[in-house]
Parts: sequence; C-alpha cells; structure tokens
Amino acid sequence: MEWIIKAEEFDPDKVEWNGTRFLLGNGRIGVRGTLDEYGKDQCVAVNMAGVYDQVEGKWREPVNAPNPAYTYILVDGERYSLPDREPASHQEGLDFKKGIFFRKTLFITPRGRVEISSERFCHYSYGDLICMTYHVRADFNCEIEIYTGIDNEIWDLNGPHLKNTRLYEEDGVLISANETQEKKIPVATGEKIHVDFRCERQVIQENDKILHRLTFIAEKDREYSFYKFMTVEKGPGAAERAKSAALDFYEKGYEMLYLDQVSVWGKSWDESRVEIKGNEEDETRINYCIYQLKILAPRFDKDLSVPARGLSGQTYKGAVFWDTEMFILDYFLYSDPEVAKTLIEYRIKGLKGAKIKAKEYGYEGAFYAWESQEDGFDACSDYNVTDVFSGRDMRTFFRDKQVHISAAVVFGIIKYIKATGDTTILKDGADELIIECAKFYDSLLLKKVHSDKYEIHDVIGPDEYHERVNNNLYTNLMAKMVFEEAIKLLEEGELRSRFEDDYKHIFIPTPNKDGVIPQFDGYFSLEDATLDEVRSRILNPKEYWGGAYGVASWTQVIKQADVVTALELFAQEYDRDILKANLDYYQSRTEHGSSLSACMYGLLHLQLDEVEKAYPFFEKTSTADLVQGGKQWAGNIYIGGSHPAAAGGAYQMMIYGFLGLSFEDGKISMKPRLPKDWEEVKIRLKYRGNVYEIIEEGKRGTCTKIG
Ligand code: IFM
Repeated sequence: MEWIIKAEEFDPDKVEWNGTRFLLGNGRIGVRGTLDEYGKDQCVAVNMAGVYDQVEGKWREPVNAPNPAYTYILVDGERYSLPDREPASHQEGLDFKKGIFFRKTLFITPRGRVEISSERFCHYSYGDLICMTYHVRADFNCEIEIYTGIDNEIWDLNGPHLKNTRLYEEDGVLISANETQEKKIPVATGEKIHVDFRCERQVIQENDKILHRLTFIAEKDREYSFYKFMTVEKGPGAAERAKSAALDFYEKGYEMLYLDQVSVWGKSWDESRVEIKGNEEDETRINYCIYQLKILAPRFDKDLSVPARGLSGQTYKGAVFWDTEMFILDYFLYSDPEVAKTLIEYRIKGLKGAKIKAKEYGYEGAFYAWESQEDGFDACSDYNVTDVFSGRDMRTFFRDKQVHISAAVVFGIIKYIKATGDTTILKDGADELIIECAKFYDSLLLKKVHSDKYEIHDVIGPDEYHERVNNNLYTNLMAKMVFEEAIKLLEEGELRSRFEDDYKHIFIPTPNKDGVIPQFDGYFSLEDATLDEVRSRILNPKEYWGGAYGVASWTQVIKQADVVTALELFAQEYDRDILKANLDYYQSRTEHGSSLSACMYGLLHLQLDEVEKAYPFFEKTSTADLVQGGKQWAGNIYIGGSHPAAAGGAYQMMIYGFLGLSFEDGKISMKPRLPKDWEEVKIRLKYRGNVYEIIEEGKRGTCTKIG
C-alpha cells in the first residue's frame, strides 16, 4: 500500500491545505506541513498541546510556538524560495509510515540549477523534539548563503500570544524565550545545528528572527547538508530546558534519532495498522486516518485530551468537543487504552468546571464545557460566528444550549469500561461524574401540567443550524442513557428513585405514520425546501446557514446527522423499517456541513447491512483531510485544519461496520460486511488487556488472541 502522500508540483492555492494534510505531530506538538522558508502568511504553526492564552478582547486559543525550522537560501546574493519564486519542479509530501515530512525543489538561476531538499519529523519518542535535515546542491560553482534559525513572527488567529521575547545564542544553541500574555507561562524553542561542510558562520538577528548565516562557495554538483535539533518547551525553566535538550539531542545525532523515529512508528503500526487486500486506496485512506489520530494522542501528558482540529492550528480555540468521546475515543480504546484513559481522566478533572458551569446557568450537577480547554474551562464564546453582511458578531447558543455534551462524556466512560474492563476510574471520580451529569439532566426536565412526560426544552442537538429547540431526539435519548447509568451506580435512596422516575418518564419523540421521527418538536412544520433550494438562497459563499436568520434555520435542511446519530447509537431499540425510513428522509435534507456527519450515516447503513450505500460515506469520512474542499469558514471565522472526528468515524466504520465487531462480556464477535472489492481485511486490536488479530474475508472471519 502507498504510505506516501504528496504534491508533485507547487500550487499556491494548496499551501494551507498541504499544511494540514502533511501535518506532523507527537501528541505534545503539531508541526504543520509547510515549507522551510514559509512564514506566518503561509500558516506555519508549531502548535502546542494544552498551552492556551488569551489576548484581551479576543478568543482564548492554543499557543503556537516560534518556528525553529525556518530556513531559506541565497544563491549569488538572490533569494530562492517559495512561494515568491517559480520553481522548475517541486515535490512535497508526507511519509506517514515514519511520520516524516519531505520536500524537494529545483530552481533555475541565471547561471544554472539549484536543488534544495529537506525532511523533518516530530519525534515520536521525545515529545519536545523536532529534527530536520536540509541539503542544497548547484550544478555550477556559486556563492550560497543559508539562513536558518528561529522565526518569532507567528501565525495566530487571535494573537499575539507571546511577549517579553528574548532571542539569543548560548552554548551554540539559538533560543527564543517568551511568556504568554495571560498566565505568563514560559514558552521557549531551542535550535542546535550540525553543519557537515566548511563555511563562514555568523549568528544574526533580523526582524523577529534569530538565524545562523552559513556562507560558502559551493562547488559544482556537490551536496551540502546540515541537521537541526529543535526543542519546544513550556513551563518554568523552559528556556534552560530548550537549550539543554537541544544539546542532548545534538549529541545523540540525527541518524540515531531518525532510526529511533522509524522504529517507534514501525512498532506502533505493527500494533494498529489495517491491511485491506483488494483495495489499496482504501487501505491508504484508513491508515492515514489512523496516522491523524496517532499524531494527536496525548501520550506524554496526563492532563490533556484531543482538540477538534487536532494539533493543526488554533481553529475552534484548540478546544475539546463531544468529538472526543463520540467519534475519536474508540480508536484509542482498541489500540492504545492508556491514551483512552487519559482522555477520560481529562474529563474527570474537568468535573469541577462543569459543576460551576451548571450553577452559572441555574442548573444542578455537571454541565460540561462545549469547547473545553485546560481544566475544563469553557472557551465557547456567546458570539461564535460573524455575520458576513453586517460584520457584526452573531449571538449563537452553542455554549448555553448544546447540553448533550455532558451525556457524551458519560457515554465515553461507559465505552471505556466496556472495552478495557477497568472499573477503577469509577472510584477515581467517574462515578461522581456520572451522577453529577444525571443531576444536570434531572434539573433540565420540564413537565406540562396535564402530561406525565418529562421534556427537555430549549436545546441545540448535533444539528447546529436549528437553535433552541424542544425535545431533540438525540438529546433526550442521551439524557435517558445517563439516568440509566447513574441508577446502576446508586444504592436505594432519594436520588436513585428520582433518576428512576426520570428514566421512566422522559419523553422520547416517536415516529410519524411514515416511520420518521421529528428531530425536535415542530420540525415537520418547517419549510421542506430542498438542499439545492436552500443553497440557491445564499448571497455570500462564507455566510452562516444557521443562527437567527440563516438560510437553513427555518427549513428542514440540517447541518449534520442528528436523528441518524441517535438511531445509530440506539439502533437496537428500533425496527429496521424505522431505521431505513429515517435514513432516507434525513439523507436528502442533510448538508453534511460538518465532518462529523458522514460516518454516522455510514454506520447506520452498515447496521442495516447496506454496504453499498454505506461505502460512499466511508470514502467521505476517510478522506476528510486527503481531499481539498472541506469548509474553511463559518461566517468570517476561519475553521480550517485537520478533522480527527472524521478519522475516528472512519475507524468506527471499519471495526463496527465493515468488520461488524462487537465486544460483549470479554468476547469479540464478528459479522463481516466487506465492500465488494475488499478480499480480506486484517487488523490487530486490544481488548481487555489482550491483543487480537482479526482476519476477515467474504462472510468469514477469524479472531486469534496473539498477546
Ligand atoms: O463538535 C463539532 C460540532 O458538532 C459541529 N461543529 C464543529 C464542532 C467541532 O468539530
């Protein structure tokens, strides 16, 4: 299968997208797949997991560190770098088997050809390390100057986040020492260079950069190389550690670090790669999805979770959404349960903030942050979208009304316990968390005078285009699940009786005569405009479809799987006819404007054994970062970056859907439903402390315990 994805030419319109699809990471830092000579205008980012900052009056977001890989060359005094100079040929890409970004560019100068090439990686064994090698060769004798060092001009959406910057050299290491604006967290990058050839060396500072200048007369056809050991540190002593770590890594040397990188990635792939005989393209797609999940896994830090746009930048404030528990967690449950546990612990730690948020809105229990940053702080703004017409911020109600977030957190815990058998997290805080979430939903319930049903009003379900609706099917079913889980944890008593009563009486919307369940009260009375009609009403390509006056808001057109998500999760409670009727009805009304949508349709089709109908959804969810064209704007707000939830959804479609795996009481069962051309699928996964190899072909499969 193809482990390398690449661009075979330079295209200025793809700079930002390439930065995302060629993203590197190791869970502590994400480094966008941008070229060595790029700066903030080309969306370069060394994104730091778990370090957030707020500049007064702007959104709080994760911090991008100064870029220590910044490099460009001059040939006979002229700069040769992209995007300003047309190359004769250019290639850039990602070897995701090894987690290595590479580029090769040929420039034609008035006197001959000059080729530069480089590769870099975020080290998978050392959370703070980025390594790079850079080569230059000319086919004529010329003077070359290489400038390489740290660029402190940072691409920020809501910055600048770093202040009190000091750029200096100490013991041969270039250092950028800074602190964040809000909490004054020290952030530093260090850079040590190993040069393989004789040259005149100087350290210079220009604009916001500290750079080595390497000057030499290049001999015709000789390759000149150097190696960089770059460190990214946070917290007290960051600058000192950036220096000492850079020196240590320099001592280890590039080759050893490179071999280690290849070997740890190799081991990691041995444990989790998916092999598909018969369709190499799908094999590449699913493993690329797994790569996107591996690079954001918090393997080094115990208090982190996974941001909705991974470590690809500052979109969505680097925050953790329901994406983690409902879409992403499953990969870690069956491949890296330690990471899964970290994701759960992050939420347990966030319980304090969730209780405060519930109080703030006048509820009991725990109302989790819709956009959760460190310590569960809710970064979601009351004005999440800008109106493209007036330029005004639009009041959105995601923070106040997406109450389904608390249920997602509970759902994640239940899945974790089922997959790992590890119940210790209950006494470590998860039991309290579940009960507090049940209290929250209990305090949301409303009863009409003459009804014996309990309703939930004024919420936003997964479909964000319809705000402040009553009795959203997904929300009510999830709340019911929370009551059920809380009941299991409680002894007889007042609280337990209350939740039993809630469980029994919560209103769950029912199907109409055609078997279709309204997404919320009154949904069927909304204008039944087609997607095309709604699209044709758009006046500005960036305009937001939801909110008070959005083109979709007062129609039945929805942003993303909502009823379908509910039915996917609770399919066993509905007849096949109902599942089919809802898939049909909502499919033509769903924009799939969120990357979280396709996989839910695919999964539900697979529950119905509709493999051919499911397959296009697999294609869509597994290529969310492999094809250009995802949504980049919500109003005037930039929302580009990677899509880990779509990647996690592809993994779920693979294991639960095509392989039909279910995990019950320590046993794995299989129900193969492979697409026509998939002759055989092989996967390894972990379940309750053991490692299994699963091989399926046609309608048959074997599951062997191998460790
Ligand atoms: O969590 C999602 C939400 O469902 C749709 N908007 C984007 C969020 C982050 O992915």
